Amino acid sequence: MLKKMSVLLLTGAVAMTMAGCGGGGNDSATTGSGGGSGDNTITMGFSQVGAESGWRTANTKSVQDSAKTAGIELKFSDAQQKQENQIKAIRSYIQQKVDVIAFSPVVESGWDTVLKEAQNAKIPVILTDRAVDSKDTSLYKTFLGSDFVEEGKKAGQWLVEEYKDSTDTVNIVELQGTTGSAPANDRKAGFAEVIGSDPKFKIIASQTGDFTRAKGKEVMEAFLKSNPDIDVLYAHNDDMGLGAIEAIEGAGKVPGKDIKIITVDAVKDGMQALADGKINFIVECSPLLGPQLMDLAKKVVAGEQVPARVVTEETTFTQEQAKEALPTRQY
Ligand code: GYE
Repeated sequence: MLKKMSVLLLTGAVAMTMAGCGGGGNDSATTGSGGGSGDNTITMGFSQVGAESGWRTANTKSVQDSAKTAGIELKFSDAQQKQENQIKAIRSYIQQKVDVIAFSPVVESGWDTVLKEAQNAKIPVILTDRAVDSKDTSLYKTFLGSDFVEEGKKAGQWLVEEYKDSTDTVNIVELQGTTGSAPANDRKAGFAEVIGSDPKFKIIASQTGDFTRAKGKEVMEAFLKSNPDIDVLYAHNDDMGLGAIEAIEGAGKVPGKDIKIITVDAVKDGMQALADGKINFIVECSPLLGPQLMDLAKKVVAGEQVPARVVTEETTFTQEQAKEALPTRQY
């Protein structure tokens, strides 16, 4: 589709230049530039992970809204947290000859074959939100998203500071994100690295809660049953933390006090629980990747160089900071 378009554009440009030569001056060039049948629209095929969390809902909205604003035609599909669905969607985008494919890989491994197919079809691929572990980095143009290891470290640093005056053992339970996903792997690793510097910190249980509220609640209930002495919960996202809060209250304990809670994302519901004192600290992970994604897509389709890695800027929130930020929080 785009090849035809560039030919059209080229013809247009020649026509414009000729008009300019004929004495029309700069004016004719500007008038001419918007012309054409409108067939120069970029088509993006986007494969989303699913709708597992508040973060994901905000991310989907950001992508859809920004595509509209950027004038990019978006073909969107929801993989319901299944890699096989994402592979199917990508293959269908290749068949449809979209101009660019963007996707948020549910897990890190197992993408080489389908990415090679896109490369052979000369369709550029942009990774957004989550990374793949492919050795061949020529299989995608860029990766736009957060530094999840850094997020895990920020969570660990808060904990180290919080317990700096204590010599007692700190019993931690961890709710991991989707098994095999980049944010689950990296948030675990960053956190473990920081708390590993002091043997008083002990992770006594660590299990996946699939990034969902329901699973977060279920797994926390099991943790509470088998571990009477939990000091801290580290949840890889707000939703699992919110589910766990229900489990903690159900067990007659006070979240934020009897059990301190650290989460990642900073979506509105999480921020509300933080402001209410039920969560103690949140590491922000921004889902508003849409505008940057559309920008990168335009550049990539135009054959321009883009940086191999674009990292999202993020902060952290204490309970006081959450109260201040809540009224203007976008997601
Ligand atoms: O933290 C979680 C979501 O990949 C950064 O996925 C994203 C994570 C986010 O389900 O809430």
